[in-house]
Amino acid sequence: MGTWGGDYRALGGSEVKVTPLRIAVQKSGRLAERSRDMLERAGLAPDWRSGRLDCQCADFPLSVMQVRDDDIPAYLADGVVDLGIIGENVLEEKLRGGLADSRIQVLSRLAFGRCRLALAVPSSEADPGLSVLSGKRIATSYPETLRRWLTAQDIKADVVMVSGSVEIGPALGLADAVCDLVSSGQTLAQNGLKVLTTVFASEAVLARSSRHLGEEGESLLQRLAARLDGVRRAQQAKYVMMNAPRDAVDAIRAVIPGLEEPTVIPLAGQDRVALHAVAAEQVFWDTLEKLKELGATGILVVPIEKIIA
Ligand code: PRT
Ligand code: ZN
Repeated sequence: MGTWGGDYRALGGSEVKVTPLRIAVQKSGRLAERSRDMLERAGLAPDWRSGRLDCQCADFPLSVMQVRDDDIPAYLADGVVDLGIIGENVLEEKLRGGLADSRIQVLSRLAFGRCRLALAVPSSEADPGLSVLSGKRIATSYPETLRRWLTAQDIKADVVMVSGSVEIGPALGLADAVCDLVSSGQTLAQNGLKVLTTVFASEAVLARSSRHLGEEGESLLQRLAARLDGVRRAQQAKYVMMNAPRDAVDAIRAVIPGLEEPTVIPLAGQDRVALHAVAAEQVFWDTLEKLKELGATGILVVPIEKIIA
């Protein structure tokens, strides 16, 4: 299709104006690399080295804006960008803080950047019930999400806004508890804290602006979203092959997560079959062990590069 030098596309010899879509991704931080990787796998690779805020893709009318994650919800709401890859936790906080949710729509969950916003108290706290929070000071960078949760739980506590290093709040005497993002839990443990409960479970999502795009823009956006969805599905899915007893096929289907209709090929002169299928989710070692117990042999689990439904 050639290079998108500007807003024009060659179509049967004539030039048709196409306004590129804009997607915002985190510039640097925990979501940055995976976001860029998804775009590249979807055939949307701008020249990242250009150093520009707005990088044009060569083979698709898309420009990629690399920004701080906190800015992405407002950009989506204002229609500054059409799409964004953002942690649900940030989106939730901004929406609770007054951003109109009618202006942003989550298209898909992207299966990376998984974490949870959790309430944690000093490990020495004997009573692990939620009632320990009553009347306490809770340090967090997510005041709106926390306040909403406290109200829903009918707990009265003081929310102390901290913009970084929330986990040291109790040691500094600034707070009695914290509400912070947790993935492995190591940071909390190192600071003598333990999780009391999860306030909000999060992962990276693809979100769009509700701004009206017109027919051409809308169709571009749908193509782009479908590509990213294909990448996500391929990243999670595996192609599984094995030989197995014919009468174990049903049991095998029950064991493999998200197994689609398998191809079952009889093996000549045997009561065994070759079974090939796409498993929609990760296949872990314990699944392989169960397959062996069901008589499967020669099990192969192969990555998939692209899936188009
Ligand atoms: O500069 P910019 O504003 O863009 O980035 P940022 O510093 O605000 O965000 P960044 O890059 O730290 O995180 C971006 C997003 O990654 C978050 O909004 C979440 O959606 C997601 N994410 C996933 C996490 C974590 N996992 C995570 N573990 N964000 C933060 N953490 C913190 C956690 O709070 C702890 O302090 O990482 C530390 C290590 O966690 P443990 O539990 O593994 O010890
Ligand atoms: Zn941020």
